[in-house]
Amino acid sequence: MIGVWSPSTLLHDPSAEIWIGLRTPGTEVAERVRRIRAAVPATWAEAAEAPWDVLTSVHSEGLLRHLRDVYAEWVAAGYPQDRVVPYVFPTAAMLGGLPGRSPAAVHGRAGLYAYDTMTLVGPGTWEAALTAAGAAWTAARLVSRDLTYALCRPPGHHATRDGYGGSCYLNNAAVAATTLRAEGYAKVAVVDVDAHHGNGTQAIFWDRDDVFYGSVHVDPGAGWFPHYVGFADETGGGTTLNVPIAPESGDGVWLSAVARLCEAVAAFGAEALVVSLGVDAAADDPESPLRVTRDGYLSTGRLLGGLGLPTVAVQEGGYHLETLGPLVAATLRGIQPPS
Ligand code: SP5
Ligand code: ZN
Repeated sequence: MIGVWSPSTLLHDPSAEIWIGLRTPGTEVAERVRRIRAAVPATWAEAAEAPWDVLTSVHSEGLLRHLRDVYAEWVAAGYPQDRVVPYVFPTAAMLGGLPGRSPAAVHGRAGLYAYDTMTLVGPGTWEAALTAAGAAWTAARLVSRDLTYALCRPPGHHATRDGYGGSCYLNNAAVAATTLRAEGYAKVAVVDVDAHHGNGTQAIFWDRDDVFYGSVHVDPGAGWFPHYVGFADETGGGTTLNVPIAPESGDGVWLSAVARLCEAVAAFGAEALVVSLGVDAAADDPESPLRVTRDGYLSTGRLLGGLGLPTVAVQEGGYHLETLGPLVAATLRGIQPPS
């Protein structure tokens, strides 16, 4: 199996995230990449940079330029914090229908595309996000009949066309799916097994009939991130399927949900598959209350591999450093048993 990554991923290493007003230790840290690379038996290839027109087919120019430029502007303005931390957000409630503007002050502009306070922009954030999108693009161009793994970091599935949050800046899975479409696969499915709902990917493909989005995740209605999105009644134009599951669910409930998603992918008639591969539904993971085991991840991979589709697996979350690598390796082994 080919694994695609880039050392530039290590340039983004959030030391902290602001959560309910607390400065808490960063969870989406660079060490994750070292752990995954140590555990996944792949032939590693270096990511190429994704072309700008691929990025703009997924994101607005405004978001891309903001992520590219805001850290240097923040530093030049001389704020004491070493990361771009937003404090005011131009929500629909604030604007009341008035047109959005780009604030003159960098500290005002900091909230223009951010939708939470956890996802800070620091030195190397843009370079790493760009290389993560590049890994997804490269992997999607390499995939032929079987499986390619994109070790994307920072992760991507919470990033919308116009916004970043949930530790995500650019939507790597959406880049992979868009690239597979451009490579000639007429129908592409994204199956998201990260513990959280991929609100960004869902939004990007919401009204598309050529890209299916299906997700199993901890029920946002039970109090979990992303709180506002990921409910079962969100079906888009008919090619969106959400299977929220209760906190504390283990392998049984989880695998039934994955099987349901796989049936929907087959019924949709997908010709290629993108797996948003987060492993934060694991019992040990600090960021979700689900209890999936390593065997559960192996079985998850077998169900996905059973679809028999060219597959790009894109790394999303997974934060328990001691088990993260083996869980990713087990899932990939399930998708494509070593021959
Ligand atoms: C890609 C991905 O898995 N993003 C997950 C974002 C969810 N984060 C929710 C954070 C909730 C509070 N966590 C407290 C951590 C303290 N550092
Ligand atoms: Zn997650």
